[in-house]
Amino acid sequence: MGSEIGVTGLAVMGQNLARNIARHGFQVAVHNRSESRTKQLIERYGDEGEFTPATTIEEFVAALDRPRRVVIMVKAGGPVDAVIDELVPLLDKGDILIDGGNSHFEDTRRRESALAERGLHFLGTGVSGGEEGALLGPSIMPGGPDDAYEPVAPILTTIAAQVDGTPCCAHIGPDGAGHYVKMAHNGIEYADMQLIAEAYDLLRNVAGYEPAQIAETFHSWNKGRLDSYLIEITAEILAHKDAATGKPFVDVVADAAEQKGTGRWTVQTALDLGVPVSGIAEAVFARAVSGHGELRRSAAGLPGPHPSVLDPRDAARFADQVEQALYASKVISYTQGFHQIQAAGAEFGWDIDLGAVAALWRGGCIIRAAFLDDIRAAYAADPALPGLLADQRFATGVGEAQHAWRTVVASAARHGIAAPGFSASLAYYDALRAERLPAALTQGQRDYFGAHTYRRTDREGSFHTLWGGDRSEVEA
Ligand code: NBP
Repeated sequence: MGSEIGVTGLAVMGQNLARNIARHGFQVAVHNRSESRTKQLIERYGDEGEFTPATTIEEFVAALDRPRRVVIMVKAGGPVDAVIDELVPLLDKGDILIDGGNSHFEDTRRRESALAERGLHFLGTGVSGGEEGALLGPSIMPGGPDDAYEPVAPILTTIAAQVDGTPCCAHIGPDGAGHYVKMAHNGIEYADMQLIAEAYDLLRNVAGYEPAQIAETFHSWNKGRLDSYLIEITAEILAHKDAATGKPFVDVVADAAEQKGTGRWTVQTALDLGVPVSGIAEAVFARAVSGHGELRRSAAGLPGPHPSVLDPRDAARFADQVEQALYASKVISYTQGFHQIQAAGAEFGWDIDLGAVAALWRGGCIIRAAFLDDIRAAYAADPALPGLLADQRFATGVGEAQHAWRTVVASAARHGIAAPGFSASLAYYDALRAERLPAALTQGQRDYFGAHTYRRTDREGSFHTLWGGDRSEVEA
């Protein structure tokens, strides 16, 4: 008997995923381009389950039962194509390739269709949860044909995180759907992280709290509606002291955030779809701003308000308002992220179950949060929900938070603290609920300089005003 599944690419993610598979009693063949990683895995963890180490890709493929199930866990981009090119001549019709990396969904669509022509199945599979998730149970988002998912479903659903007895793994849809949803997950993750960072900044520089006190504040928020992995780890990070200096850890880390690209992809593809993901975009831009050291230094002397912090009683009230602003802004980020997935589903013909997406993000992944249960329930009640704010629970929660949210955004401006995530989310909320938007004036301008025409509120049709002539209106 051979191995039921193989993993090639044994860096952080592949190694932990292979261990997770083996720990659940599946026989797993393991391979890596550089043999040292394979050896290390077997030396350190070989007793955790039934591994078959392979030195060459040929040995690796020969070790697998048919249909062969191969997880590719290498760096996204060219390396995935390189591994596919090596594997394809060794595979037979019906074999299944599972790309578990953060591949761009367009690459996944291309690979899926090219491999399908050769009778091979390809599952573009988002895996979230980092090192720990890969080992203990990630959130898994497979995309591809049904008949490719079915033979791997028993393994994937077993190794995934489990919440309330439900695996955090569900077939998302065809071709690029899984990687698209993983990308949107990462976009939402960027927004979540940015909003938390803004909350920290405001508590520190408006409320005047020290990191340890902010850690306590986050810790208490984690017992309420903001209960989530990211709030939990934020409390731990803020409580941590640097061993070398004794200072709060957050004060010794360089304030330039890096990124690997999935947040940027989310925004780029949202622009293509015309979906407003302003909260996610601001999060990506905030990281970009932080990294422009020279530009920041050149602006360091520009005037701002006189620094001041609130007195302790007002500070406590402000902290509560920040919690409300964080909740409301978070709802907006998810509203935008789910809108993007819904629009992509319509564009690419994916028919994605948004409630199922929310359910599989409840465990294993970086954005896991109690709040995802409410999103799951909202889409279960109405799968065609136009947006989260159309759900009564979210409408009420955000509505009740709106005064505090406005106070926080106004305080940020008054104190000269950048809060682009909170501000953009509030602007989105106000734009959605506005009875009339100034877009009417924009249409007028477009018609004036470009004869782009406009529609009227009182009758059907397209119209143009003769701006350069007698300013009469003509039907276009
Ligand atoms: P990396 O993204 O750092 O990739 C390293 C792996 O790719 C090594 O096994 C390396 O082999 C292999 N590789 C490269 Br580079 N070029 C190759 C080639 N031409 N042919 C064959 N193998 C090649 O690993 P990772 O951090 O484990 O991430 C794997 C995937 O999972 C990525 O797509 C990543 O974005 C995604 N992901 C990562 C995380 C995380 O927390 N790290 C979370 C979620 C998703 P070598 O050992 O011979 O150099």
